[in-house]
Amino acid sequence: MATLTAADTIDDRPARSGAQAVQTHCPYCALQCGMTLDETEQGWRVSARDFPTNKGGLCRKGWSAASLLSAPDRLTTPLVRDRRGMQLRPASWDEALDRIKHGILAIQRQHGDDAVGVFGGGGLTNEKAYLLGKFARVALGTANIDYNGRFCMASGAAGSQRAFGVDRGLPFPLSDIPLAGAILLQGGNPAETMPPIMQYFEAQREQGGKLIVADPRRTATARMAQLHLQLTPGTDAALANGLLHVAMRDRLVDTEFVAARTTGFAAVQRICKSYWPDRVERITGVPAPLVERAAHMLGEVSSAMVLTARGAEQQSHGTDNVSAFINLVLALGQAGRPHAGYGCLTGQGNGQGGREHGQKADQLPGYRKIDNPRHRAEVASVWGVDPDSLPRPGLSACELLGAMGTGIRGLIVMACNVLASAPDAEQVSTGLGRLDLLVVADMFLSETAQRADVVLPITQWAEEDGTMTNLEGRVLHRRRAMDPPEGVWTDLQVMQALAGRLGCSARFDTGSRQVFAELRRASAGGAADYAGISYDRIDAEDGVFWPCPDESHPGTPRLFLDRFATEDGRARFHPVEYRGAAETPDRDFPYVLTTGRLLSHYQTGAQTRRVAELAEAEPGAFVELHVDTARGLGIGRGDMVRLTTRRGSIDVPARVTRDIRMDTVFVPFHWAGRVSANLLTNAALDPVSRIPEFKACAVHVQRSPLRASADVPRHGGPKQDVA
Ligand SMILES: Nc1nc2c(c(=O)[nH]1)N[C@H]1C(S)=C(S)[C@@H](COP(=O)(O)OP(=O)(O)OC[C@H]3O[C@@H](n4cnc5c(=O)[nH]c(N)nc54)[C@H](O)[C@@H]3O)O[C@H]1N2
Ligand SMILES: Nc1nc2c(c(=O)[nH]1)N[C@H]1C(S)=C(S)[C@@H](COP(=O)(O)OP(=O)(O)OC[C@H]3O[C@@H](n4cnc5c(=O)[nH]c(N)nc54)[C@H](O)[C@@H]3O)O[C@H]1N2
Ligand code: SF4
Ligand SMILES: [Mo]
Repeated sequence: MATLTAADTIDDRPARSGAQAVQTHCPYCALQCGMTLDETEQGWRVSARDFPTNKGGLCRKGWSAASLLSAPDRLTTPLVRDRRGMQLRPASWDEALDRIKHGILAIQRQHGDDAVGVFGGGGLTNEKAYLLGKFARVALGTANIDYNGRFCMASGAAGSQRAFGVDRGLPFPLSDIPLAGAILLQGGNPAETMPPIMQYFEAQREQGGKLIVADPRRTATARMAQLHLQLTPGTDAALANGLLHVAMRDRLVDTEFVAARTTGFAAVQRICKSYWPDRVERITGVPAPLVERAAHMLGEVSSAMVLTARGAEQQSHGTDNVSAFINLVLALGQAGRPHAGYGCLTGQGNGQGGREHGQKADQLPGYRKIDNPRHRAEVASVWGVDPDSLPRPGLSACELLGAMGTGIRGLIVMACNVLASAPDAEQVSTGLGRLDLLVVADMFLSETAQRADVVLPITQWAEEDGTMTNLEGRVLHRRRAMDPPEGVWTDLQVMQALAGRLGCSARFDTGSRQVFAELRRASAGGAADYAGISYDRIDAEDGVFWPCPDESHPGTPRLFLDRFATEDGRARFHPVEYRGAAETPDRDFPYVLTTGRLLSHYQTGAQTRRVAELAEAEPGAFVELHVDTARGLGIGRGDMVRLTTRRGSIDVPARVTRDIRMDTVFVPFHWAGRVSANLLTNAALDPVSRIPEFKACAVHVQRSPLRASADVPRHGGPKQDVA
């Protein structure tokens, strides 16, 4: 076992011979742009591929992705820490895996099986996400597995589930966007977060379509829109109810559709009656005439779409926000028909597939429910275990992190940098310190890995085969282009080796095709049915849309055309009252802090801060604030600013602009350590989706006593502590 390398056990043949180029997909976001990798004298090179999603476009992260493959600080050997306070040191795979085994067994003997938690990620392939869910339930026997999708599109998913009975980010292909007469983009900035997707919005505009963007900042995306609704963070539900109020008042409601295909409109009508535009203006800051104009733009076209992204979703009322916008879509008769409907722009590379196959605390493969006896029996029979042996629903991501040191004594993290990405980072740091065992599988020594007892070096995207499901529900093939460096294993190999060491007799394959074959069986008959999807079909058809129950089924690019996935086939309205953020400004913390993304970095920057070109483009954290706000506080361009919330404080340079609301400041979350945006954020959770409130909390803003660059590390994060 100890001498095994990834190349030995991967059954999938590299898709190239000699120096032939390999057609694959980008390692980062949910657009999963098609790219070609080929080897040149200078190393691996990316070129854009004409795939149906990106149509030859890539963003700068995609273009520069190949440099990660030769990053000098790539992990190539397991690391072990002998005792707390000591440094990590290189170890053999045998030693590292034995250490994990003994740690797990000791914890479970003393505290029970559920005391070991598993934290997954939306960057994992379908095969890995599926096997991780099985590993947790069958090999560890723990209920406590969840993943970073809880930080991400969980509210969009919960809102869709509640209204339509199933959640697929976009229930239609991207190619429907250009044909929509009007689109409302609520809290998304795809011009920076998915640049090639802008082709579709541009095509829509060329055909006379209208775009409305609701964002507290005048972003690159907002600048493209005919109408920008510059709302205060956290007030999305009030805006949605106001739009529906106007639609009702001005007879824009499609009463025939409401009667034929929905239930529950009366309760929504009662609530929305009191959201007259003046009141909505007072809550959101959006002028009443703009609320009226937006309602008419959406209500007067034959096909309209509402798309939400993290701006509207990462709130303690994120699910209600989504429901309020779905109510609007349903009332206008714009769901379940071509070129129209509600969609959530999923974020991570496999954010969609990652949430379908069982790494979520309450789910089993194929979007099955872990508390449903029939679903348990179906999956148990594929896994060859007794249904009663499957754990019950476990803790959701933030709750799992909150239980570190109490209910959770050991944690295995696969594909997430929790120390940088979870809210209220100081609490997370304290919790990590209280664990008896922290295991991190990653290709880099992320900030979380730096705190681990055991670090396992993992293959990168181009070194392994697998499938990803993009934001449209299209299942794609990410092909292997090269052999991994010696000493590095795939996540699948790690799970197999650990399951074996823990004495688990269930099957844990290491070939992605074998695991996919098992996933197909485990998902068969579920809402996210992959039974008819194969690697060969994906290759031949540019991806296959789920559900696809058998091999003769064409796949399902558009859902809901005939019926919704609810029991009676009707979409459900859900009444929503505006409740606001968990924390709103007061005398001590007078501004609203919101956080988000920049074009040049991906997530916590664990990958993109290692790409020279991207690190140069955006070298460090900053705060964006309005020029008048800055002036009033005596802050000039480039001055250091101290931001303080009830949870922590950071010092970062100012970026002064006219493009943000005067009551709001924005900090990107791509940096860790002393400049981490998440030292400030509030871990208040949505009661349904359990998403934390990344997008709105109260903050105090002042000029910092520190001088720019001299006193403050530009990149943040402790130095690596490898021996
Ligand atoms: N460059 C880049 N691209 C990425 C990623 C990345 O890290 N970097 N990550 C990927 C992932 S995982 C995700 S989830 C997506 C996210 O993609 P987006 O949702 O587009 O990204 P964000 O920047 O988080 O948030 C979008 C916008 O919400 C606005 N906003 C803030 N508060 C509110 C509010 O209360 N209401 C409303 N309506 N808007 C608000 C912000 O000003 C911001 O412009 O991007 C994916 N693509
Ligand atoms: N303040 C604030 N915080 C946020 C957000 C926000 O808008 N504001 N957004 C949230 C959102 S939407 C998201 S999705 C999260 C993202 O949060 P994270 O998931 O923590 O972000 P990443 O930087 O993508 O971290 C992924 C880690 O997994 C590693 N990795 C990548 N692929 C693999 C693999 O196949 N196997 C293994 N073992 N490791 C792998 C990478 O090297 C990296 O270290 O952040 C959330 N946090
Ligand atoms: S938009 Fe997303 S998938 Fe496409 S190149 Fe950029 S990061 Fe990669
Ligand atoms: Mo995300």
